[in-house]
Amino acid sequence: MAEIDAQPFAFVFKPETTALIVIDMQRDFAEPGGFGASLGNDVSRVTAIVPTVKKLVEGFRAAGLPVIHTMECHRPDLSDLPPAKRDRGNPSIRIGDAGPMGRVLIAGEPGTAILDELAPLPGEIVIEKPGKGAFYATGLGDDLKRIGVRQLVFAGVTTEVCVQTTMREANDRGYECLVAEDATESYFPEFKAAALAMIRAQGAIVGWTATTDQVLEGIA
Ligand code: C5J
Repeated sequence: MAEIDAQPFAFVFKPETTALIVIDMQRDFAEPGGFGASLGNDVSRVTAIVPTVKKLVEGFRAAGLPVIHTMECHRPDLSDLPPAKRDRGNPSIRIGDAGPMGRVLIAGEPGTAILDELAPLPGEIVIEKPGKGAFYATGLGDDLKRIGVRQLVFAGVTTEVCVQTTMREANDRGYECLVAEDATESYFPEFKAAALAMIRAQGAIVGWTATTDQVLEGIA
């Protein structure tokens, strides 16, 4: 067993059953003209964490541990997009509409791609997900069983939406979950702080939090 110095107490894990899951580090959430910006958000908060996420990804790769990537996106015919999701938030451009980076949040479009700096390597698992949680309507659960993962470290965006939703889904499925505090971000700093506090409250009711450096020390 190995250990990460974490909150609210040490995260004990087996390196051979641990993976990093990087949530939705896509151009649509990080660049002007994308989905995040269409909802009126300041996307510079997302681009600011890219070097830290990259450090974490490279640390997992160097340790020989799996890196899994997710992308929030929909089929070109929108058959997996509930009208309630398309209409929500009164964005300036809606999911599926043509924007400056192609059709917003549609699989295969330039804006939907993972940021170049964080591009998956050949052989890494990439989950395309229509929901906020990465288990809903995807093969993530089967993939994790197949590669024998039981503990998940989370990075990516946004903390209180897709990261927290996926972490809660994973927690309910019996995975032990830790979120890297400085490798996740929200458009709203107060929501990020609240999400991290909720996750580790009540004796790690949903999971643990630690800094990227603490995670990297633990897996080295
Ligand atoms: C959002 C996400 N915020 N990846 N998606 O709509 O958190």
